[in-house]
Amino acid sequence: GNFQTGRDGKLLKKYCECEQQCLQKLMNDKLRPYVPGYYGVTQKDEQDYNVMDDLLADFDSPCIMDCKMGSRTYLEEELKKAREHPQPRKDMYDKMVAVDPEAPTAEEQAQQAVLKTRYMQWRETLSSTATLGFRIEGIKKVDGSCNTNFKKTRGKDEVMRVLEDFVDSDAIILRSYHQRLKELRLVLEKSDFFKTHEVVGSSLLFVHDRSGKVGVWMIDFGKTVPLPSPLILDHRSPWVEGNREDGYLWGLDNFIDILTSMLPM
Ligand code: 4IP
Ligand code: MN
Repeated sequence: GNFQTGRDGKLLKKYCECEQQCLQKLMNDKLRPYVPGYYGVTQKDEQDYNVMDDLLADFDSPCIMDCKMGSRTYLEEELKKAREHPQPRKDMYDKMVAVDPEAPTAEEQAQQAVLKTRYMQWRETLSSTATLGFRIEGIKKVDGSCNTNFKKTRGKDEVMRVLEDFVDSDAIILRSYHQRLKELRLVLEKSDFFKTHEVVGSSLLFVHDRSGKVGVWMIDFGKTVPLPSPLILDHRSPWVEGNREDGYLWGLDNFIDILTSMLPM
C-alpha cells in the first residue's frame, strides 16, 4: 500500500515530491498546527517515503472520517494534459460502470474507457463536491468497521445524517468539531501558504475517541501546487478555467454551516 506504520508515532507515506514541497513549506506556516508534522524522507526496501506524524497515535480506539475538500478534484494542469494527449482509462471506465452502468456516453461505451477529467467530474457531480464543495470519502467507526460507500452521498440532508452517525449523536463531539473548523478557517484566511497554492484533492481528517479528544487536520498534498506569482486565490470564487480557484473555503463554509444547523440550540 501507500503507507508503512512507524513505531514511534510516525507514519511513512510513499514519497511524492509535490507533497514533500508542501509539507516543508507548511512547517513554517501558520497552518503548522493543522497539518501532520513533517520529518523528511526515508528509504525502506528500495522505496522512498515521506515521514510524518501519525495523527492517530494519541487516540484511544479512534473514529476517523476523511472529507475531500474543494469543488474541483483535478488540477488545471491535468485538464490541459487531457486535451493535448488524451489518455482514455479503462480502469476508470470500470469504476464508473460499477456505480452506474448508464453513466458512460455511447462513445465511452465503444471505447470501454473514459478520460480521467471526465471521470473526476462525474464523481464530483454524483457526490456533494460540486454542490457543497466537499465530500465524505470514508469513515472508520469505533467498532473498527470501515465505510467508503459514499460515492452518491450528495444532498445536504444525506450528508447531515452521515455526520450525525459519525459522531454517534454526541453533541459535545459535534461542538468540538465545529469549534476546530471555525479556528481552522480563521487560520486558512491568514495563511500565506494557502493564499499562494491551488489546493486540490486534499482532505480534512476528523478524529475523535471515547475520551472526548477531537482533532481535525489537513492531509494529502499530492495535488497542492504553488501558483505563479503574483497570483493568489480567495478559495471561494467559482472556478473558471484559468483562475485556478479550488472552492476550498466555499466548501469549508458549507461544512461549518451544516454543523451549525446540527447543533442543539
Ligand atoms: C481516484 O478515484 C481518486 O480520485 C484519487 O484521489 C485519484 O488519485 C485517482 O486517480 C482516482 O482514480 P476514486 O476515488 O473514484 O477511486 P485520492 O488519491 O485523493 O484518493 P490522484 O492521484 O488524482 O489524487 P489516479 O489517476 O491515481 O487513478
Ligand atoms: Mn485522499
